[in-house]
Formats: sequence, structure tokens, C-alpha cells
Amino acid sequence: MPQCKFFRECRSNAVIQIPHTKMALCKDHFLRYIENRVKKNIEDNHLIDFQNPKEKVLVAISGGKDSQTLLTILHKALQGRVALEALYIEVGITPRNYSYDSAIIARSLCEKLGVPFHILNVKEHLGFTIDDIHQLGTYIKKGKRNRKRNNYRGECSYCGLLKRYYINYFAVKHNFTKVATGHNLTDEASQLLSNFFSIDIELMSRAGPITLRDVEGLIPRIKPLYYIYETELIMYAYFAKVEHLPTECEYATDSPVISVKKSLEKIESFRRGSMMNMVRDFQKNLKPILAETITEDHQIVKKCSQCGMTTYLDMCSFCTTTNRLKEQMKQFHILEE
Ligand code: Q46
Ligand code: ZN
Ligand code: ZN
Repeated sequence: MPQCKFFRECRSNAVIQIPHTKMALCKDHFLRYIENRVKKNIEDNHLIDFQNPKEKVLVAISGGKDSQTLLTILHKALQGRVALEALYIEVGITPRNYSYDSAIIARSLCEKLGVPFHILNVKEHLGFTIDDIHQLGTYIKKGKRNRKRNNYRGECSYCGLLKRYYINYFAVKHNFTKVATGHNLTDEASQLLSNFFSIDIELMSRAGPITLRDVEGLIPRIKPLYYIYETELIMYAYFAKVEHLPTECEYATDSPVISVKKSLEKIESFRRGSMMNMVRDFQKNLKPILAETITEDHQIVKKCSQCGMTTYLDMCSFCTTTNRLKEQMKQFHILEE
């Protein structure tokens, strides 16, 4: 590796080469470089309103590399200028002690940084866990012929739905103004390309470092790591010694987006900067055109007839889905009648 190129006076040996600029950096300057890029994203895209005294940011933390690194960088970037708190959603995954260990690691980072830590237990709110959903899936898969009729979508799909719902629920209840998530550039490029393959223009038009819909009951989501490659985050976590859970969830399955991600990583290896160019150019050139043609104004905002949360339907997709799951669990005696 050559010498660090951050400052002329830095004579340290470089430890990493930045994927899209090929700039070689030493450890300390690499950490600073990533933190500066996150700050730039926050400022350029107005992710956080530093002038608003009521601005309050909630980080959805899972104990995994992405959210632990997000909280570490965000805590540094904000320097106490706005309120920052963390929420761990306990979805109830017992194999490999996954949920238990994740919560310990997430809490430990919050204590180290002095960030208020909250836990929301899904079982207490909903009456069942992801373990129960997994058991339901096992029964449904055994009777394969009924599989289609039962419409089982896989643990991760339900897990994602529960987390999204309860994060927003918690944020609304406790007056948070932004929810920060750990999505990085590699995730965004993969999602963008997947949406392009299925020509899902509506989803593409929503891509970006912030979801901006001024709707009461839907807290805007911000992605401070939007322009940081996954490989850079792995290196950041390593050099900054960010503690995170090394174990993978037993229910993790390869989604179609994962195969797109692998292909993009391959392209990136011989065309450096491809993902960055794709996401940046999309935001700059294509998104404004899509945003003009696709307006969500036709969607009438309502309150869910069951839970009262904001939705565009009579009953929100969380209530529809969890009602169906409850019924199915009763049929299989996973839940009491
Ligand atoms: S926790 Fe939940 Fe992940 Fe496990 S069930 Fe899938 S989504 S893999 S981050
Ligand atoms: Zn240096
Ligand atoms: Zn609802």
C-alpha cells in the first residue's frame, strides 16, 4: 500500500483504498473521511434540521454491523446538537441466542456512547414472535400443497414488516421527528437495480437518503450511510472496533436482492465506482423526473380501522397480515383460541 493521501503531511502507511476514488488512506484518516462523508450527506440532503429545537432522532438498532456502525458514526456526527436515542425491537428469535445476544450488544454500545436505549418487545404487543411465525412456516411447508393457498412469505418478510411498523409506532408515540436506518450504498444500488428489473417506477421514485412525506403519523426515515459502500462500513467497523453480533440469524435466506447485490459487487470489482455513479446519477438526473410524474397525492391518508395508525388503506398491511397469521397459528395450535 502507498502512503496516506489525506493530508500532505501525513506520512503514515495507507491501510485502505477507497473504492470510487482510489484514494489511499491510513487508519485514522480513513475513519475521519467516512465520518465527513456522512456529515456531508446529512447537510447536503437536509436529513436533520439542526435549527428545530424539537428535532429528535431515533436509530433503529439491531446489534448487527450496519446499525451499530450507524449509531457510532451518527453519534460522532451530531455531537450532541440534536437528541439521539436508540430502539431495539425484540422480535423473539431464540436459535443461536440471536435476539438475546443482539439486545446485549446493542445496549452495551448505547451505554458506551451515552445514548438512551429502549426495547420494544413484540410478544408483549402482538402475542407472538418470529419463532412462532417460523413454526407456522414449518407446518405450512410440510403440507406443501396448501402452501400457495396459505400465502406464507417467509420469516424475513414478516420480521421486516413488524420492525417497520413498531419503529414508526414507537417514534410517533414518543415524538421523534426522524428515524435513522443503516442502509448503505451497496443496499441502495442493489434495491434500485432490482426495482428496475421489475420496472417498479413507484418504488424507484421513493429511493433516496430521506423519505419526505409530510404526513402526520408517518415519521420520515433518513439514511445517513446512503453514500457509503458496504465494504467501507465493514472496514470502518473493524478499525473503529465497533462491537457487533458476529452470528447470523438462523432464519436468514437469500432474497432475490442478494443475488443482484453479488452481481453488482462483481461489476464494481472491475469497474470501480459503478455503484456510486449509479446511485448518484439516479438521484441527480432520474429521480426528479420520476418525482414529477409520480405523485402520491392521489393516495388518501387514513387511519387504520383496527390500530389507528396512519395508512392508505382501510386497514393497514400490518393489521391485515398479523390477523391472518394469528388465524393460521390458531389452526395449527401454535396460539390458543
Ligand atoms: S432478524 Fe429477521 Fe433478519 Fe432474522 S428473520 Fe430475517 S429479517 S434474518 S436482519
Ligand atoms: Zn493519514
Ligand atoms: Zn393497523
